[in-house]
Amino acid sequence: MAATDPDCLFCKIVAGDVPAEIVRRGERTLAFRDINPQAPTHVLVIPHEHFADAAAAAAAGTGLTDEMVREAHEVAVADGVAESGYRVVFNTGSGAGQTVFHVHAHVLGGRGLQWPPG
Ligand code: D5M
Repeated sequence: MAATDPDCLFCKIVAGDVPAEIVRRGERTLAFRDINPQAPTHVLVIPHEHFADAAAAAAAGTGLTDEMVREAHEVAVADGVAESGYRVVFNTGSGAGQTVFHVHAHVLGGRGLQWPPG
């Protein structure tokens, strides 16, 4: 049985207990629009299963982070931003801006993206 955390906001979105604008449902993942978009396309791809961050999800060794990146690409294709370029970001740790400790890939596109990021 997949791990969940009853206090986790994104586990509640997976369970349908908190509403979200869902754009894709995968076997092990869910993609929904960020509530505070930083670009015309700003979608979060999360696993159903609770892991605190990308490193923890990758350490499980089940290919979940690969699947999240594949799903991120499908989101970019569906939003029409794959050809112009898009960014996939895993904020990891509060010092890097992570505020929700359920691993999520930010998919950003639809505008010019600066490097280095802020
Ligand atoms: O990113 C966490 C992201 O989660 C942040 O960009 C806002 C977003 N967020 C927070 N609550 C919601 C809900 N309810 N729906 C959609 N998006 C949400 P981080 O990398 O942890 O800073």
